[in-house]
Amino acid sequence: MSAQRTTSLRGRPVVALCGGVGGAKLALGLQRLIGADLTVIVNTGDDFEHLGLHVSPDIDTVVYTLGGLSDLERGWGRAGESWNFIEALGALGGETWFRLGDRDLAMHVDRTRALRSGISLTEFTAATARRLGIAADILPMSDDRVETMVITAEGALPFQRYFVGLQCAPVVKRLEFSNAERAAASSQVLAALRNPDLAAIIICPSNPYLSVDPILALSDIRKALGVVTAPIVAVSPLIGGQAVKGPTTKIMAELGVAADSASIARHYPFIDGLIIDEADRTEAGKIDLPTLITSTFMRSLADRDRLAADCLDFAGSLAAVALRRTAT
Ligand code: FO1
Repeated sequence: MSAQRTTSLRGRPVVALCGGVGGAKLALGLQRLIGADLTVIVNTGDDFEHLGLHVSPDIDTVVYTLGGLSDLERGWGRAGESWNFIEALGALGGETWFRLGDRDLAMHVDRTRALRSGISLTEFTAATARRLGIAADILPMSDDRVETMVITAEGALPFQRYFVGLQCAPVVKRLEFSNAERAAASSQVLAALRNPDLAAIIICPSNPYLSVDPILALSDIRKALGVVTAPIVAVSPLIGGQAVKGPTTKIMAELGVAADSASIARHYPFIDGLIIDEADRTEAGKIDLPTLITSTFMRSLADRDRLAADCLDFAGSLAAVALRRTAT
């Protein structure tokens, strides 16, 4: 771990905005570096009611990853999973397109019970994270329902129907986040973003359209980001013009956006700096922002630690830039 590199931000809070698999990898690196100083604000636009249960896929991916329970190969769900429940359900003729593992099922059952008894998603997530010994604060972006709807050439699709059911095949025309105008960011999310001691905000290399935009669709969060004096740094999810996993570049093409780092920079007009991969080095000149070129591919734990340290170092170097942004 390269802990000695981030002395200027040591002991100060850092916020990460995060979706599922790719984002959670960086969140783990950040947690290993700064532990309880990290707050992860997680997309809940993917949440849905399935088989009578409240499923929060991105929260669970972050909880399992930071708790050391995740299946590294699959990216989602728990390691050492068994599938007796879903197979038995299939034998009864039930729905099996969205696979709930036996261990994972415990999370959905317990969360559904908690929500029905009046406990908020924020409270449930915090209690679960505490029980699993997770150092960072993991915060759902909101306790109100916000639903990502994928508007495709084949009609409007709820997120998981598009993502898992149809394997992202339909052509995307636009994304909608239902109820986002009315939904409130939780008080915990706003407190984290408004903390006067905040050292940095890191936008993880999650899908900008499917995973980060639902968070930015909440007006409280957009307003908080607009006035924050801490540096805001995004990590591009593209490496050599491709996403490591998932439909990011397919969606960019369908929306008529070039799959390059400059498009990612334009997508986040409020950031102070962008981190891009070495494979995209030649694109740095086209980005009208401070840019850090480093290896953003996270195969090993050491890769996660190194990128996390790069994020904090880079953010630290942009403190004056961020102050100038808020002064203008
Ligand atoms: N992804 C799949 O590709 N297939 C599944 O059957 C599936 C089940 C599933 C169950 C619980 C959970 O928390 C996540 C699950 N995911 C599955 C992942 C999830 O759909 C996506 O990775 C995220 O929503 C996108 O970040």
